[in-house]
Amino acid sequence: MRLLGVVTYTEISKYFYHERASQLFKQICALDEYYLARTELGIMRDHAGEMAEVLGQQYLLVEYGSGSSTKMRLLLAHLRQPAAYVPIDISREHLLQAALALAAAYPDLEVLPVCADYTTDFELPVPTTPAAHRVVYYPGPTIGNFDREPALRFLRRIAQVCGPGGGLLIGVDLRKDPVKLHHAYNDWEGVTAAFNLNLLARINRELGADFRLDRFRHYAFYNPREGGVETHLVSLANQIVHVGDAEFSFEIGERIWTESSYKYRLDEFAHLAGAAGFTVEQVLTDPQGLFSVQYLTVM
Ligand code: AVJ
Repeated sequence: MRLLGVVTYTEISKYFYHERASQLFKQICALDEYYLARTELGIMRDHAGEMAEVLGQQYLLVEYGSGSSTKMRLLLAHLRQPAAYVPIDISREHLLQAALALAAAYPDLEVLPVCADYTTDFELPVPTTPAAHRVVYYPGPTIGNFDREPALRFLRRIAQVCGPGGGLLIGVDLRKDPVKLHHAYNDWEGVTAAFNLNLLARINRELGADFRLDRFRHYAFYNPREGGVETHLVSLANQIVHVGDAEFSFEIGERIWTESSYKYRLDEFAHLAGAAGFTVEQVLTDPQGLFSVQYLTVM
């Protein structure tokens, strides 16, 4: 892997989410094979009451990567009086749109949007009503996109944001039949492939590169030793690609590793959470045990 040899997928994968990519990701979420989004929503819907119970009241609710706040609306319908809601998103436009809509739907709720990359340091706004504790909401299977060490470091950071008495409500995708995983990341219609290849289109557009998209192929597989799905782009030819003034050569079969999506066993995730300073307070899953939404409290 010569191209982007110094750039690892943990750094690359956040560049997926941009205009066309966001549309493609929406399409992925609607696919039969992509059980994740649907299953998580089902858990939220079936267990929102229990979640509300465990979160308590008068807390500052901070959402990492709030996007259009769809899941938050599901939660808010059941929550007992959060002091304020702080949606954090890197896309200013989406953030403000969603925050305005939410504030209109919940006139009693103080909405304090923060435009930031939540993996870096950012400052939390102070709500008008003092909060008893903080709750961070990190939905989706996104923690699975971090390698083990970065995941640990990131969770430790969240534990600090939560502070004493605080907690983290987080989505965690679980280990399952590798065939099911394979189909989830290699859908029949090729939407996931288009999503992956779109990264090259974006590099072409924004970095002045000349990737030929027909000379790379989407390649995703479950790695049983690592317990995760690895997503790659494989060079279909010996070729040279220019990115600005730089030149990169690929041999046929060489790959760009664009993303990893780790899946956890419950005990494995509890161990990781423990190492980051959390205790697992509540685990909610769907009837098939495909996905989990967990509430972790700061030890
Ligand atoms: C949005 C990053 C959680 O890892 O499952 C979907 C992205 N990649 N299909 C995931 C994705 C290929 C997705 N995340």
